[in-house]
Amino acid sequence: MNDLSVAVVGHANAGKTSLMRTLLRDSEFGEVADQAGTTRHVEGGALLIDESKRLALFDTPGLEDSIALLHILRSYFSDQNVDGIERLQYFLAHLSDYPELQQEAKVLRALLNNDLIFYVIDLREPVLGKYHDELKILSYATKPVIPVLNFTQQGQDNIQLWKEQLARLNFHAYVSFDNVHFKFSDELKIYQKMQTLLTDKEDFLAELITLRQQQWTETFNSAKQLVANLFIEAASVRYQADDNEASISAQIQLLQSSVRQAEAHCVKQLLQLYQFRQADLQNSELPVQQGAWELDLFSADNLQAFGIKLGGHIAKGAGVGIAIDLAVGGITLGVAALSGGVVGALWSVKQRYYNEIQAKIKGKRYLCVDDATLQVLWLRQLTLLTTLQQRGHASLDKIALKNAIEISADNLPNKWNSYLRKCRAYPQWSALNLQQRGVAGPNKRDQLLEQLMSEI
Ligand SMILES: Nc1nc2c(ncn2[C@@H]2O[C@H](COP(=O)(O)OP(=O)(O)OP(=O)(O)O)[C@@H](O)[C@H]2O)c(=O)[nH]1
Ligand SMILES: [Mg+2]
Repeated sequence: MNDLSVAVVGHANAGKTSLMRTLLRDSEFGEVADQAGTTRHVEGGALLIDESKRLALFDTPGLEDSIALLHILRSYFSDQNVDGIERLQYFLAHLSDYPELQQEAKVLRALLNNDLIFYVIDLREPVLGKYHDELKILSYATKPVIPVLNFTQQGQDNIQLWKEQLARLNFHAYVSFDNVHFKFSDELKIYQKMQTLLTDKEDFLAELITLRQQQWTETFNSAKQLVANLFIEAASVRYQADDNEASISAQIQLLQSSVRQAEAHCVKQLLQLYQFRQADLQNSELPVQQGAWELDLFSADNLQAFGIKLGGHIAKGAGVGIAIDLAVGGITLGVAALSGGVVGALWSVKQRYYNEIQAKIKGKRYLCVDDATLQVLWLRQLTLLTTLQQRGHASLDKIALKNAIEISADNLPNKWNSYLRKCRAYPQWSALNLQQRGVAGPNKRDQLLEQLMSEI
């Protein structure tokens, strides 16, 4: 195994374990709590590049008494010119003299055993002497150190002071990284910074960067596909009811629950893609606005919208009635319909809308998901996706689906109505449809799927 190994060190409660969780995309790594001394042992995780290469990361307990430790390290070999590594080794060899510094000793071993050090800084803290001493101790190990400025959101005011202090101790490279408000570009900056400090490992890290970018893009693409697909499923679904209250309300219930289930499934998959747990989500059911939308397939508007191309004079007013009657069984035939072209058009109507026409004859009603619900559905997924992309795996609060969105037409694709119309014309596109025969149109479905993905 060609490993590159990093020790994650820092003051107690600075966010070391949180950094591990976020980089490893593992919300269950170690233990995170808002108190000092949470991590008691060194624990490792790895980012695999391929079967023979990985970046190993080691979490360590927090440094608590660096002032005493530095004092001890300095007290050795006072009259000799001895370097830092020897001081650290001497301390570890005489550890039994310092039972109160067991945690610190684990950190010192990690400094000596790894190729590089992330020194995690809680930016909310003022620059105190103890941090100065921690950095001094780190410098004894003579390993490249990348200070990781953490809590960037709340600690803005202290950034400048910290940078100055780091520079005075000769640490000029640093990265900013918030474990809760995650930015993928910041993660890449960590690896890029490592490249500048570890010339021998430049190619190794270039591979890691490429891989992480690829994974990020692939994850995003898969997520877009899930969302676009959910839209098609929900917008195409069409339930059929008999023309009475009881049947209609029973079908509305079924329709609602199938759409809710489809949404829950999509949410679950999105969480999995971004490696979050179902437990990270605050449960909230899809609010269904009006229950269902009734498809008036036979309004002149809809017939045109759904792609029925009739001659101009037929498409207007009574002409449509004639068209339907003819398609159904040729009962009425107006003077206008006598030309050959019109008969051809009516034949295609009959072929394409066979199911609908049969339903019309039998007095059936069609129920679809209403526009407002579809908008909520779409925007909820988009909000969730954005949330997942900006969420660190150290976040302890829950992801809220509800109230996370302001429904505004601005956030919808410009061609929303056209996408909706297309879906409603093709009930066979929806796997939620139990009642429609699956026929034709998969290519068009794929085209629409791609169009929708490009809207995200
Ligand atoms: N808002 C915010 N909270 C963070 C960040 N990093 C860590 N935390 C929180 O800070 C607290 C301490 O985080 P840990 O990761 O346990 O810190 P640690 O350095 O491993 O602590 P010890 O193991 O005790 O030394 C937890 O409540 C985290 O949720 C961050 O970047 N932003
Ligand atoms: Mg910890």
